[in-house]
Amino acid sequence: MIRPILIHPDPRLKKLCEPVAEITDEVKRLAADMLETMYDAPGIGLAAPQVGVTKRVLVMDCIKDGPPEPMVLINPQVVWSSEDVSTYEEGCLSIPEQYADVKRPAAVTVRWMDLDGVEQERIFEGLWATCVQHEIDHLDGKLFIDYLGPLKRQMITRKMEKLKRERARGL
Ligand code: K1U
Ligand code: ZN
Repeated sequence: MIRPILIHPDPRLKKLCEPVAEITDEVKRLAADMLETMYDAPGIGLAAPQVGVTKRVLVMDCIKDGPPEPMVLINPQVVWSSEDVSTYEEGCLSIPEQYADVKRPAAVTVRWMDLDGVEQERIFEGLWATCVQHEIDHLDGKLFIDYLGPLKRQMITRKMEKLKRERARGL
């Protein structure tokens, strides 16, 4: 089922999400719905708070050409970050049509639990590294615009407030 994506500003996007204690059918349904919602958007990642669920679950697939590689990460943790950084022009499905350069570690090692409850660890590089850090930030209530200066952030927030007013009026 495709779930509606929350648009910034929304208090649910600013919350620290709760760890998942157990892989229940509800968590499996959430992950399946998040993947469907991400592919439909379309996007390369999605975090549970973006669909209004404050749990530490994220999905991603950064393969642009070739067979899809859907990933579900539960309780993800960055356990190592590279010293070298890379800059990528990021977007966000909760901040539509706004893009800005964000500097982040170029590679990260992430540990998480998969849908079978098995612990996994992997080094992410390139777009995967950018995306996984962007999504983990969502789980901590942080948006990519929080890396920008206050003026740019305020300008984007005002545009999103206007977009939400227009959508509410059915425009
Ligand atoms: O978390 C999100 O809001 C999803 C976001 C992830 C992301 C994008 C860019 C850098 C870091 C993280 C998106 O997927 S925005 C849409 C997007 O990037 C895209 C859409 C269609 C094709 C390719 C990319
Ligand atoms: Zn985002």
